[in-house]
Amino acid sequence: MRNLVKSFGTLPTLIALLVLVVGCSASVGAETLTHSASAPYQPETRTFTITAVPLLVHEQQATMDYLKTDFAKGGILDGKEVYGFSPSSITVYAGDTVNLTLVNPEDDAHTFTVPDLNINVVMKGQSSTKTSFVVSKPGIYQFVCAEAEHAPYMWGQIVVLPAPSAQ
Ligand SMILES: [Cu+2]
Repeated sequence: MRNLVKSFGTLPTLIALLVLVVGCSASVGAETLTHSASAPYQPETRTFTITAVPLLVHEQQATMDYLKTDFAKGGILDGKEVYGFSPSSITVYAGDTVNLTLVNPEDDAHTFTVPDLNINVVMKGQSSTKTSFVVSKPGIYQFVCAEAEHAPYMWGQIVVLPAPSAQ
């Protein structure tokens, strides 16, 4: 002991060393505990209502004169109508179950089509349709209405984030 004290110096130095060693092992222990306590992400069910809304459609020519030029032959909306999905973007984590209610208050039919997920749901006029799916791979998935009249205006995206990792 005498030699040990000699090599490390005074007793207060020894005590300080001891406190340092104990302190380090305690914080390592706490870190280990925190890490083992966090669980991997548990996928959730996320529910959304998406509504087809008219933005610039034939019927509005009665109240907005200038649309007559747009919808006329050769006009920029010739053969087209502008509808939107509201909301047009939804965000989930990979592995989540997506529950959708697709509302179409108009008399024109639409579709909710996600080509990359092989999803194609018909939205009949004045109807409400439910659909459900799981997206396991992170990415940005575009959805569109497949009615030619409504392209390229009627679209949106499902943003699938990587599942949060355990911290
Ligand atoms: Cu449509």
